[in-house]
Amino acid sequence: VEIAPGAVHLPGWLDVEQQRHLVRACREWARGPVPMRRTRLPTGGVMSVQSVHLGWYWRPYHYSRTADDHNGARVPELPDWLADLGRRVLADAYQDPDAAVGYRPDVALVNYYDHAAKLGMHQDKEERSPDPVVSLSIGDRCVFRFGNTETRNRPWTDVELASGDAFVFGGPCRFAYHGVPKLYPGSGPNADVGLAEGRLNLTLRVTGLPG
Ligand code: MD3
Ligand code: FE
Repeated sequence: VEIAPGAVHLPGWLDVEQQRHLVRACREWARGPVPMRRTRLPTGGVMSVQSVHLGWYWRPYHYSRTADDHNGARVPELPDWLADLGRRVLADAYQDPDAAVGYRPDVALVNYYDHAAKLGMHQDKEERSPDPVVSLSIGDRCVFRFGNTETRNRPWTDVELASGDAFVFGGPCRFAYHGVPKLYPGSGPNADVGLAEGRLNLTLRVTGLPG
């Protein structure tokens, strides 16, 4: 389902077994070497979303290999099986196996939303590559707000993201504003997928950074 040029929603792309596998993996990554935590913002605040990163460590305006604003540890490698999963999503979204061949994501950002967490409207501009972002959602449903490239304000389109949904953001929408204004607590198949509460979102990206 194409929401906007380059933005493709694949509802229910992950089966329950794949979702369980991802939840187990996220639980392991959340233990460390850089524990799942709330990112500190340059303004002095903290994000309500909790995150853990693979491949590169993200903080606002900056990618590094180590958690230089936290415990200094190096983030784990992005596993090949996760990059493969991203390529399969891309091939399905664009209905073109070739679209995925050269796609080499080098970072995964895992976001955990408890019942009160939100993500304000923002652009993802730390990546120097225009390659698509692949997003995977597990757990409670949320409202995903997909805006425009000019301003953080209207016009936008609200889409519900549910457990198992995949989304690809490429082409003209790669640098569009977007956010998660609302979660529906208790709305997902959380017990089935091994998640006590809340929502997990994984995004795969290409940083375009060397080595
Ligand atoms: C559209 N995550 O991690 S995923 C983020 O559900 C982020 O956790 C949200 O926004 C979440 O930065 C939304 C969908 C998403 C991710 C990256 C995008 C949409 C995007 C980058 C460009 C355009
Ligand atoms: Fe984002």
